[in-house]
Amino acid sequence: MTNILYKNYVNGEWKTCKSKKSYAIYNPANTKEKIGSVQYSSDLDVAEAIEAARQSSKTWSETPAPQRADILFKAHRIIQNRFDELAESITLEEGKCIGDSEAEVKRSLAVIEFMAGEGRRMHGYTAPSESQGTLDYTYRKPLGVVSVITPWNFPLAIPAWKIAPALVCGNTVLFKPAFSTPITAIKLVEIFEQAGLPKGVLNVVTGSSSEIGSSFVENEIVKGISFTGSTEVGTEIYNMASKSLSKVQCEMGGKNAVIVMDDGNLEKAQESILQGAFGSSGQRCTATSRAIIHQNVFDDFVKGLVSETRKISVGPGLNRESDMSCLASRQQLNQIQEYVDIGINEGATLLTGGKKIVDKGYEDGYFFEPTIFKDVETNMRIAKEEIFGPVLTIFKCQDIDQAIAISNDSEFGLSSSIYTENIHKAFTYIEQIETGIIHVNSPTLGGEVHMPFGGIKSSGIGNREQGLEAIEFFTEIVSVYISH
Ligand code: UN1
Repeated sequence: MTNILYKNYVNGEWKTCKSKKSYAIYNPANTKEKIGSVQYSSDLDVAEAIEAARQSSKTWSETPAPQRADILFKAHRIIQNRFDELAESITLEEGKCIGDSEAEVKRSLAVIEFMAGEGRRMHGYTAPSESQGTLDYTYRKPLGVVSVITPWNFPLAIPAWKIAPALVCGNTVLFKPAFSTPITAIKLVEIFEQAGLPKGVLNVVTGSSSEIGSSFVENEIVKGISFTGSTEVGTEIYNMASKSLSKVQCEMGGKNAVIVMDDGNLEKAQESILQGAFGSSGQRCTATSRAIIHQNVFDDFVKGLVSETRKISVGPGLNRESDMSCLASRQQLNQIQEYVDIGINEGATLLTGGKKIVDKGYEDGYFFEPTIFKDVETNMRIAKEEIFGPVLTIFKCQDIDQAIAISNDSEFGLSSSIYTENIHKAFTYIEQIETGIIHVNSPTLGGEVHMPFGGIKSSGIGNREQGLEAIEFFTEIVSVYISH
């Protein structure tokens, strides 16, 4: 049990919230273990943070970008020094396997390094002018005060990939971490403080989204909002923000499919689907939740998938022997169980899994069996809705056209993958598939930090995250005409 109370950080001070209320965070692999407590803040605390961010905005925006980047480089070094502690912190509050947490810390390092490099680029361009003796050029200005609202499944990496570009571009930040995994996020803020970030430039306020969420959005001082989470909440944020004409970037749900053609490398395809469906217990927006298999290889391929799935060792994330860990919360557990029941009632065939694990040693954690359904029709809810757990739905296809049609029959458009050795099929797929991230012969998961990340349709709105698109989002580009 730990009784550490993680406070808000506002205007350079660790502060107790006005209501003095707090709530406890428990380890999802063992809910008897308390990880710490965080504050249950109110709008008054957010208002104070907005004021701090507003006041520090001018000085920070006037600080040369390479100097702002120096702070990111320092934060990078501190994260390297605190690597193991941060990885463990992610596993303790979110539940994922320690190897996945380490990968998350590495990804956070990579994104901070990339964004720090932008402090010496952040390019605009020059252009010829229609008038004599005139120079046309563009340059980038920060938006001002921005809000960063992050989900529970990547407590470090998603905050890092939103906050790092926001800061290097000269914005000041209001940060609302997820209600259920705020501790690692608060550690990231602490790291930026240690790295020498001036007061007021980054402010974190914890609490419940339904109570304080709208204060991060509906305020004319807030000029940009970067959100990751459900399509439902993202749509609400987009609507709210339109009233104050703030820039919005929402990264939302997915229902990602892997297509396996009969000419594909079936071994690699199997590995990719298992990793995509069950890695991080399927709790990532790039998880593989649909597999579309060519009829010529269908029976053997599905048999192989099921037998490998039964070998997955489910156990606590801190145990390096575990292949898959728990779900992140009771709410997640209930949601996944509900979708399994819906699938069965809709007439899909449950091939394996489908239940909470109640064996000895698991009873106090949210452990769920890796689950596979076949005989899934595209109009079923389990085929359409984002389940966000270790549940894979399997479809049969006759050819590439039908495979693409099934994959595109979704309101979502985040990530997708195909396994084929045929170049024509691969390019047909690239041209026709409706997702923002496209893989050929690699899993639907993840992304590299220097590449744009995000989706189309109900998966995303606004500029992509990461890569140079992040700089695009966190700046206004202005056009200058100088006649001399
Ligand atoms: C990944 O799957 O590696 O919330 C990144 C999410 C996404 C980020 C996923 N926005 O799961």
